Amino acid sequence: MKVVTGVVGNDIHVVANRLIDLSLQARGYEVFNLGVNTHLEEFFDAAVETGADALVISSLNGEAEGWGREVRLLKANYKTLDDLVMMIGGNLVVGSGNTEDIVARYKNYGFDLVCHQVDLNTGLDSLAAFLEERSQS
Ligand code: B12
Repeated sequence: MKVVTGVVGNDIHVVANRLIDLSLQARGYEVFNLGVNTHLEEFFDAAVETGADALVISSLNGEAEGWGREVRLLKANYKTLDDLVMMIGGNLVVGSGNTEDIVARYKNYGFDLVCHQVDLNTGLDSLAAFLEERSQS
């Protein structure tokens, strides 16, 4: 399975990104890491170029809240990405908020898996379960 990962927006927090890259590799995924300060179009372009199965996006400074609103609109420009699994995690708001509301908001933006302040291994377990379930349907 191929995964494109990176940190969305003008967000320089790199530590989680490195851990995600290593953890995905340890789980057997082929990883294309775009690093920090990555814009949505760059994620989608990379998904097309690599034929990725999933996008695993991080936001640590919370600005994904702004970028997230453009996901459906931008993704609609890419005809081959209908089956791309969209996952996001980290700190998904600036400040604090109710997790249920945050998850619902990001699902509405078009994400399949939303991990607000969820630890990495739990999040990656849910990605594996989601991909497994989908391959059987
Ligand atoms: C180190 C740090 C910095 C360093 C970053 C150095 C670097 N190049 O990485 C410096 C000092 C530069 C910095 C700058 C800023 N920071 Co800072 N920073 C931190 C700090 C202390 C630690 C982050 C870290 O590396 N943690 C270690 C990693 C391993 O943990 P993690 O990032 O939480 O990631 C874990 C999980 O979130 C999860 N995860 C992450 N992504 C994903 C994705 C998926 C899919 C899944 C499943 C899980 C997952 O997995 C990781 C491992 O479990 C945090 C506070 C904290 N204690 O967390 C603030 C923090 C992230 N920073 C914050 C802020 C606001 C900023 C600044 C905007 C401050 C400023 N006013 O300038 C700037 C950002 C500028 C920018 N353009 O982005 C806030 C964000 C607040 C918010 N979202 O509301 C925090 C939370 C501090 C705070 N409490 O206010 N920061």
